[in-house]
Amino acid sequence: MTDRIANPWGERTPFGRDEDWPTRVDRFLEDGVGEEDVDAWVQTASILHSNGDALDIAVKDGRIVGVRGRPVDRVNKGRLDPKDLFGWQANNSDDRLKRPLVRENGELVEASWDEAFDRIVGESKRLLEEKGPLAFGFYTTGQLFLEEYYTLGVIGKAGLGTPHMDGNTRLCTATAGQALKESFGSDGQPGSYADIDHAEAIMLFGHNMAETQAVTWMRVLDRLEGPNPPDLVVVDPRPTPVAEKATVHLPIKPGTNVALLNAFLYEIIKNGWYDGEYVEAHTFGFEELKSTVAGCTPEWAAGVCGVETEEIREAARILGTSRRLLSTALQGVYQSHQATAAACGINNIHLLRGMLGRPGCGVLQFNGQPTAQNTRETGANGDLPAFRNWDNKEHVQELADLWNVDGMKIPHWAPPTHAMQIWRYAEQGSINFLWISCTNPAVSLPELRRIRSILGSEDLFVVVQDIFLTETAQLADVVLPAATWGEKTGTYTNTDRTVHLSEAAVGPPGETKHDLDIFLEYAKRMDFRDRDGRPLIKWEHPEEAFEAWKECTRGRPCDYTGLTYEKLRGGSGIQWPCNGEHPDGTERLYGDADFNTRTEDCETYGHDLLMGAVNSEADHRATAPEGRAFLKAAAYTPPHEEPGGEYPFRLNTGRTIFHFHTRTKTARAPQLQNAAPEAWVEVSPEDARELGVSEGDTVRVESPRGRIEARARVSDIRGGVVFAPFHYGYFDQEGGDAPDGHARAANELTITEWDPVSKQPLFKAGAVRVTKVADSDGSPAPAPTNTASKPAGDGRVHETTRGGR
Ligand SMILES: Nc1nc2c(c(=O)[nH]1)N[C@H]1C(S)=C(S)[C@@H](COP(=O)(O)OP(=O)(O)OC[C@H]3O[C@@H](n4cnc5c(=O)[nH]c(N)nc54)[C@H](O)[C@@H]3O)O[C@H]1N2
Ligand SMILES: Nc1nc2c(c(=O)[nH]1)N[C@H]1C(S)=C(S)[C@@H](COP(=O)(O)OP(=O)(O)OC[C@H]3O[C@@H](n4cnc5c(=O)[nH]c(N)nc54)[C@H](O)[C@@H]3O)O[C@H]1N2
Ligand SMILES: [Mo]
Repeated sequence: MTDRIANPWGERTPFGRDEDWPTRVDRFLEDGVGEEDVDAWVQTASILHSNGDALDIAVKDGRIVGVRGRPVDRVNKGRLDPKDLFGWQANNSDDRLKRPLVRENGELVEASWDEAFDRIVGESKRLLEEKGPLAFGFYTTGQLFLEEYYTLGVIGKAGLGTPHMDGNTRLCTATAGQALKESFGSDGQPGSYADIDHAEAIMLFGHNMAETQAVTWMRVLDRLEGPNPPDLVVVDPRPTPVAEKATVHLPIKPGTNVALLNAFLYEIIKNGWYDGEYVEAHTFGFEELKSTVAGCTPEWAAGVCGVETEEIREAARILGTSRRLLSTALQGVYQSHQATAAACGINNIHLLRGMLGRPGCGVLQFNGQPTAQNTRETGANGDLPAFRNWDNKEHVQELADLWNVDGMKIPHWAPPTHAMQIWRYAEQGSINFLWISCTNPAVSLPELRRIRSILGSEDLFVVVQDIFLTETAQLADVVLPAATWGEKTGTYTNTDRTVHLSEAAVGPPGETKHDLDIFLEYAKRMDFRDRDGRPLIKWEHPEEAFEAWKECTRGRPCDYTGLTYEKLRGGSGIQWPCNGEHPDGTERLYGDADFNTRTEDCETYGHDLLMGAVNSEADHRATAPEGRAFLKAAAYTPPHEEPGGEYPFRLNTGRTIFHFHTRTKTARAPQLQNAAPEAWVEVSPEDARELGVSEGDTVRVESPRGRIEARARVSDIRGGVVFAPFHYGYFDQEGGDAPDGHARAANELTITEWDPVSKQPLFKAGAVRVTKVADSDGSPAPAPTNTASKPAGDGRVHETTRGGR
């Protein structure tokens, strides 16, 4: 069997353009367990990224003992990535939370569910009476199930009536959703993973797909090794495994995406590479776009972005002349400067060239988390469910009718409060109750010192619903122990709109409860009622919640009415919209170039991309887009915090293939933890020389907000840029206490700033300084060697293999 730590992408199964991607079934069973020992295989999909890899869980004696890819599924055709293969072991970890905890004289102590709920409900009722619904904030995730989010959304909007609800999806793919709304009128991915099979060119923009959607990257690798491989354009300041395979790699200065994209658009317009008829018939805003990019020559962009003019020209030629183009974007766009403007710039390329809704022609504004699409769809992120527009009175009334509540109960007098503002209100003391579910903000939000101080405040009652005693849970007033994936049933939707059913394979450990049951119990104890005095929430089980959700989506772009649990069992996942008209789902959106931009239908009236100013209904009506898409233009502006003086380096943060986020799961899977056991910092060879730093030395990285210490990996990253993975909090450090001198979480350094349109924080920005603290003991940095963090040039260090590094 292939060592899937040494070779994360496994063996190649090459295929040619327009052929079917072959199947390859990956599996991993615990030591000593053979397939013949397995009692049952239970259907699910991955919960450790947004790719949606379908798999079966192996159960033996009521325990999870392994996984196997599902060859029938359209997403992965049997393949699994290293986190899929090994990550499930965290479920069986001894240190799972098993009982509720409540704070007693400053300490968290075990309690019964009754006691925990008494505190939560007592505090809720008191605050509701004294201050009203605006005292409540809910901060959720992109990792629960659709049924749970929808329930939480109804509680927040129609039970309490608070606008202060959002997910960590704000940190993740708020920009993806926003750019889809701005360009096409509503959220919803135009493209399909199958576009990889047909593309002549693929652009990966700020997206390390090899490490973050490793199975979809296998599909690209298999195309690259088959006949008629696609050209690859890669834009990333790091030498990622994606960049290594590029036809053109543009390692631009972080923060300059819009300059580069405007040069691409300039070249496409100047050389007449656009589809004039399509632009005329199906888009709005061409003249403004043309004048915005008028001076954006490749020479100009080369100066701003710090890459070669000819390389920009060559990339533009590929994008402008290939007959089937697929583009993907992720955090190098969404968490960087001018996020929404850049993401719309990518949409613009496809609109100009009429390359949407046909095989090989598509945009994938990627998601990151496995169920982030559902956070956005159900309104657990503050939006109104099923892509309704908070500013459209009729949309609000539809929900009021569906839930049988007064329309005035549903907050819609201002845009929903975004996560960064929720934290600000908590800091200022206007929010006094914050319920955090399935996310670990004490490691994942920017400027951690500030976040710890907010969580620790006397005036804020904090509920944390998690499966482990995380850095965040340690600061809570009440901790609720949840059951997780593999222990509960529900559905979720991946990046390319594929809906999967995930079934419970084993029972919930200890006294843990399903997240759905926790929310339902709260609704019951709060006694939320509809207009006729009946309970507001009329479902008790996941399948009933799913049926209720279907009604909410009827006639909306994300129509789920043609799906049932039964239909999702046994075969492949199915892409929405799925309804009477499309009983087998829908591979691509906008093949007919009819966009969701009618004033009555659209999810937003749009924003100004530079300042974020909101358009009114009247503005939108006056434009009369009538189904045409928007070419949204924005000029490049320099990043806010430019390096220089005391802080000469640009900070870049992100991921490695072997870990998921704050590692609560992957640190408990030995193969993954051994592959990347400790934090590191990547520095270019030139910068290392100048700093007097060699491989494995300990360096201190400081920003105006905080500092970390970690060992240096000298890599081929762009000069002037340092990279730190954000995976390493302190729950597994000695003592497990908040950091003093030995912090290693990248978010000690990051800045509290966000994109003006999507409100997504800028995790890939900011200025830092680097100093050497100690010489290496001769060993290399603990960074993987077969990923973007591989050593520079011929730098030789221990190779990453199954046995550890
Ligand atoms: N292994 C693994 N897979 C995951 C996850 C994980 O934690 N681990 N998390 C999942 C989630 S939630 C998400 S959101 C995705 C994220 O997936 P990705 O976005 O692919 O991952 P990141 O490492 O955050 O960032 C991607 C790249 O952006 C580049 N970059 C930084 N600044 C800029 C810039 O200004 N311009 C450009 N063009 N590029 C820039 C970085 O160098 C980095 O290589 O991954 C998902 N999959
Ligand atoms: N510097 C920097 N910071 C970043 C990023 C970056 O690139 N750079 N990326 C950002 C992005 S894109 C993201 S998505 C966030 C991720 O940040 P977080 O969401 O904070 O990270 P996770 O570790 O995934 O946290 C999920 C939590 O949910 C718990 N959990 C898992 N399953 C369940 C369940 O079934 N029920 C419940 N109740 N709990 C469960 C886990 O134990 C864990 O504590 O980080 C963001 N922060
Ligand atoms: Mo994310």
